[in-house]
Amino acid sequence: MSTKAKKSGDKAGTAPGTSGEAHPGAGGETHQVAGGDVATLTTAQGAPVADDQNTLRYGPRGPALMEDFHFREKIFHFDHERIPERVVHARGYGAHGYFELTDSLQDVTRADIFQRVGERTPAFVRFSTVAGAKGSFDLARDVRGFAVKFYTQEGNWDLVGNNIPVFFIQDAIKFPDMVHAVKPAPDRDFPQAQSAHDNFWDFVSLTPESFHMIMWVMSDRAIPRSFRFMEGFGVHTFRFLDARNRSTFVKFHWKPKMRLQSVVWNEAVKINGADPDFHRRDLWDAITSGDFPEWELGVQLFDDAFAEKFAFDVLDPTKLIPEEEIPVRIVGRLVLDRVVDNFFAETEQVAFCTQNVPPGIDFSNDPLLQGRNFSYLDTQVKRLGSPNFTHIPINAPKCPMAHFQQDGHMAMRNPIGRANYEPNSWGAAGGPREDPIRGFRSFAAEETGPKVRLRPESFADHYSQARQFVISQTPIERKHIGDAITFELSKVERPEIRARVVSHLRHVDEDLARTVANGLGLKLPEPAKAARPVIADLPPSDALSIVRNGPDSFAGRKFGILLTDGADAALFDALVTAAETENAVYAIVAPKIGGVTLSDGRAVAAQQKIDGGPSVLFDAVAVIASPDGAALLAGDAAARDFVTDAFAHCKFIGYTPEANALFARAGLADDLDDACILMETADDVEDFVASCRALRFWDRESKVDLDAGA
Ligand code: HDE
Repeated sequence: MSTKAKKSGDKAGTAPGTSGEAHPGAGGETHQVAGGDVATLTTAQGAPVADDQNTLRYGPRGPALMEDFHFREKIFHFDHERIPERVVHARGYGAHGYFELTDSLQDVTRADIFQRVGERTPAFVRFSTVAGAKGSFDLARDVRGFAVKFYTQEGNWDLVGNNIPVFFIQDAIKFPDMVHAVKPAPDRDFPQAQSAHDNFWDFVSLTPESFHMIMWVMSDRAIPRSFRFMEGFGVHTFRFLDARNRSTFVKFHWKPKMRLQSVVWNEAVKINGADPDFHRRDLWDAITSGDFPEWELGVQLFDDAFAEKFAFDVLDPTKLIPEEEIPVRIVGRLVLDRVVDNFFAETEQVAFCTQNVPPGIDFSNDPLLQGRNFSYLDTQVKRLGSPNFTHIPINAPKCPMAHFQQDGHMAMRNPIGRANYEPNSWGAAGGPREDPIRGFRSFAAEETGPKVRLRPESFADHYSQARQFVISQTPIERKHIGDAITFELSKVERPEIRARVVSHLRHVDEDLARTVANGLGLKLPEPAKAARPVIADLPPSDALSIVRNGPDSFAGRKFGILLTDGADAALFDALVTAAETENAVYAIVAPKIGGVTLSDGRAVAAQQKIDGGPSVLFDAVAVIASPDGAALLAGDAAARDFVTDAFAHCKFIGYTPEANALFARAGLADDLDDACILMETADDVEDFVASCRALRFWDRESKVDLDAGA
């Protein structure tokens, strides 16, 4: 099987790091021994173990003995295996890779990572959802974390971003409230990993600054198809500092090479049941099969003069700067080419801190960023249990480091020699010294003003960019936003909260407000009191739409091929070849996991039995069935769901004529449309694969959704 169209789960082109050897990232011991010999089991103290099946006791039926140090140590260690999960972003998945500079930023920053074109810097990335617990499902409607640790030659730089360029709140002091509101209610501890409940909507409806972010979270951005197909954003305005400490403002962007793609809500709900690990499995499969996910790093650079004239405050994290106003300059690429050796050691223990910046990168006064700079260090000590968390391999810098910090729990790097302070007069033996030239210097900003607790007036416009986001969407994306808000509010028990939300929507977009009110069966409420008049003429921005930034090929996407015994071998081969040419992957779904026998007598193994491989796991589906096979499928509820779901989710469906029997029993016979492509020849198969590049046939949605006519 080539590294191109692969059956999912294949390990062709195994990436470095998957072969079982221990990597520096994991910092672990390998359980394999050179030469294939089996290692002797030992205690943690190294004593060889003779019997790991039975505790030590008096006689075969007698009481256990305290002196059984092997049992005691084993159970003790097991009892202490868990560390606190992250208070937010608990559910996440990480991978290793590198950042390669493609355009030098020497003109604006002295940061070492941005100097030499072609140079690669090791990186570790962790993607996450925000609200759910560590074991929650991947397709929650939620923001995705996009946190990158760059191991630069001048220290670790952590760019701890999200897949949405703005945030719910403007001031860090509101973060605990916001997170409490979205997390399960404290009395009942549900709902898990969802925002569709009273507490969340109560909070946001009383916090109008959240409405720009709400539009993003209610859009399909919050149900991405894959980590590989989503953007990332640093959100805040940062500063670049050049060699003379001159400042340029910067916002960071990640643009996926595979372009953008999301799923639809009904699909997300079903994916969560069919494969709660959908996103992590996707990342694992892509990397281990050699299809390395890649993003471009882009920067929006601007100066004080732009900040002055921009319609909003560049320190306000609920606002973005449209790409049409400040273009995104692409300066490098991030490639993820190695999965972790050990999830706990790497993904769970990685500690991102927004305050980890190398010389040449500095903070702005964004009040959210300032608060984060406090929070992240604090949270790592709580989670990892020691100020020595930087000694854990995944967190340790990969550049030389020398300081006088010492001792503490689990100190793994300990100073050698007599001097543990400075200044000292021990000369060269006295340890490291400051370097005023290479060292980190903050931007010498002039600050004045009274000590106050006051939100600046320049942060007071809460709706204009929310509106700009909505009017930048294609009609189908706008529909999905309306559907999502209606769905979420339909789960809110208190009608006054529903009405309060709609009162804000009236400032965002009257059509949207009407659609939601209609969908809820609610009388349109008066508009909420707005602190500032809405700027209604901000131009639409194409960069904000997913559909307008979709791919032009099916590369990296996945076909689900439903096969039966006796299926046409030539059509099957043609489909596999076309998928390979497209750089797509596929999985075979069959009535039995043992697979099928094709029309030419060849046996083909299946990756999924029909019940375990519903069509929600695929981007497009094909049904290649014999007459008998089709009759069998027609009588199977899971097979009928396979096609009705693919149809309802606007997917492209390729089928051989026999499959008509299945469509008929599934109630689709009269509905088949231009995106249901009959495959009788190899050319038809190619047409089907080419059509799939559009990803979805949105025109169909009006036929399958009651709300479409609302
Ligand atoms: Fe976080 N956030 N956050 N956050 N955040 C954490 O740090 C916090 C915010 C983000 O994969 C915590 O290590 C405060 C914005 C990501 O390990 C904690 C505020 C953005 C991750 C924390 C914010 C983020 C976190 C929890 C408001 C996008 C996961 C565990 C001032 C730009 C990193 C941890 C990973 C994690 C605090 C707001 C992104 C508690 C106080 C805005 C991607 O420190």
